Amino acid sequence: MSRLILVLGDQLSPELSALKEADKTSDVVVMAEVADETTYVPHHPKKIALILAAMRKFAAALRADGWTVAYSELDDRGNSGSIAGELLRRAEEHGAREVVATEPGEWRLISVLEDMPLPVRQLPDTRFVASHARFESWAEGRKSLRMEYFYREMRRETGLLMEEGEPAGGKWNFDHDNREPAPEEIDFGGPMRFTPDETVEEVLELVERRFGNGFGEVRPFWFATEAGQARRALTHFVKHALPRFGDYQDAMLDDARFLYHSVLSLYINIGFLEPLEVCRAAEDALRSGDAPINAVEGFVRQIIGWREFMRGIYFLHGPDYVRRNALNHQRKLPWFYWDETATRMNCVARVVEQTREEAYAHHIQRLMVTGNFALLAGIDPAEVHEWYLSVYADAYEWVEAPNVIGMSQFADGGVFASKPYVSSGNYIARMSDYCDHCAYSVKRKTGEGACPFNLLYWAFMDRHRERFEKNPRMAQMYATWDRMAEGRRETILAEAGQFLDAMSRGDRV
Ligand code: FAD
Ligand code: DLZ
Ligand code: SF4
Repeated sequence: MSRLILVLGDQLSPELSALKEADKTSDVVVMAEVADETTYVPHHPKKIALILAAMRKFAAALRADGWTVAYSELDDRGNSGSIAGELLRRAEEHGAREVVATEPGEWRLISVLEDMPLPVRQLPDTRFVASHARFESWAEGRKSLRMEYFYREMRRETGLLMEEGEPAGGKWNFDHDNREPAPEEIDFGGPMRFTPDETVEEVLELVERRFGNGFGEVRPFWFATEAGQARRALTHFVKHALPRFGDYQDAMLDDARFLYHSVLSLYINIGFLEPLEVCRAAEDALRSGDAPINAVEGFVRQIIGWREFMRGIYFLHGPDYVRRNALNHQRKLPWFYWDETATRMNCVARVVEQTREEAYAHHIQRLMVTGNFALLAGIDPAEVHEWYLSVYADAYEWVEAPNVIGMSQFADGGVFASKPYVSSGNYIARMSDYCDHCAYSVKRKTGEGACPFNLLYWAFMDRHRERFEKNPRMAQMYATWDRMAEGRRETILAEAGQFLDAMSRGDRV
């Protein structure tokens, strides 16, 4: 009796636990392009194209390797439109009585599989360094969960950047060296780009037809759509960008969308690249003297530190995590998150424009521009969450939700962040060139043309005083606020209120 082996669109690894468990001679691999997955949020068309093209090529590679694959294309007649529906259809077709799956990266799909009228065995997803049990045992009994301590354990366990039990370079974290503002010139031309082949072209036409009217440009499409290409993109990054990755990790530039970032998350997350393989490639560059320790340590920390930690938080806190709203923020997401021409704030407009065209923004753009603005403006975190899950090609709930609900919006009340990531326009002015071309003046704190981030920053601090004033990391800012003349404080709060009212009316702010 054959079994069905489910492979989802972000599980495209030959080493996937479900495939490892399967018998090539008798089991049937099920892969399905389905309406439910392509529409549960209004995904960016580049994200849909990446996943469908990558799925089709992965299925072809499995077949070439001798597997039987039951593959449903989105436009197939008889496509039931859901993962559960396709599994049932294939079970009937092949007389299968059991499904073997690798645990999906979203609670939503986990419960779909749990509720199937067919036994489904969900195996652990072994494409991560830390299992759920490992993270739980680390987290147990700790008053606060700090990524840095978890990261050190991951360094010890993987042996990455370790020399005789001690951290390479004599310290665990070189972040202190990684806060350089935007450089004058960038000598990296960006991530490796791939010309669409026939399969990709077919998918692009399908996506244009079915999803062409939403937010996001499908062309030019340049993502890798198979593991071999992703590996070349990794080599390209290590050689040309990694050496300066650390220095400019927090910088932002109007005409250099990728700076020295890797743009590898989308490939790691769908299974083309293993996290440890990526880290080892970076470590090799350190050993051969091609990249400095601050760059390599910073990069490795993002992957075995932040990436693993975020997944741990998502699974530790359960399905309700995405609905948390500790700061009780209720305002609707402004329209300009979907249309950059609807705002005069250059930083926000440039990040939204880049997101629309590339389905990509780097970490500081996500955190300190669109994330920071949403938090300062008091936007409902559920709406912010849905926006991030939709617009980035690397977005799956297990990684997106803790970054948005936890790190960016402080909506979990500080499960792992010791303070909210808020800043006035000064931070953006220091780290980018956005303010040079803005209708607002970052130097103006109040009055005509004052930067909205400056106004909203103080309004946020004032609004949440009770919660944050005892936080030692924020005390200094409350002291500054209190030293201002009362009239000035009133002006700031009144102007912030006027700005938010105008924004919510739909004015072009
Ligand atoms: P690089 O800067 O080159 O970093 C290297 C790798 O480190 C990345 O490829 C990624 O795998 C990993 N990484 C770095 N930071 C994080 C982090 N905070 N959490 C998890 N992994 C990290 N990342 C996603 O993969 N999917 C998301 O949906 C996502 N949503 C985010 C939303 C917000 C509000 C914020 C602040 C961050 C989000 N991140 C998300 C984390 C981070 O911004 C992206 O991983 C990174 O920008 C991807 O670009 P890159 O590959 O060029 O990264
Ligand atoms: C994101 C996505 C999209 C757009 N389409 C599909 C699809 O058609 N078929 C599929 O198997 N997976 C798709 N995915 C990825 C799933 O949504 C993803 O596996 C879950 O969100 C869990 O991470
Ligand atoms: Fe953004 Fe303010 Fe700078 Fe304009 S002045 S780009 S709104 S930080």
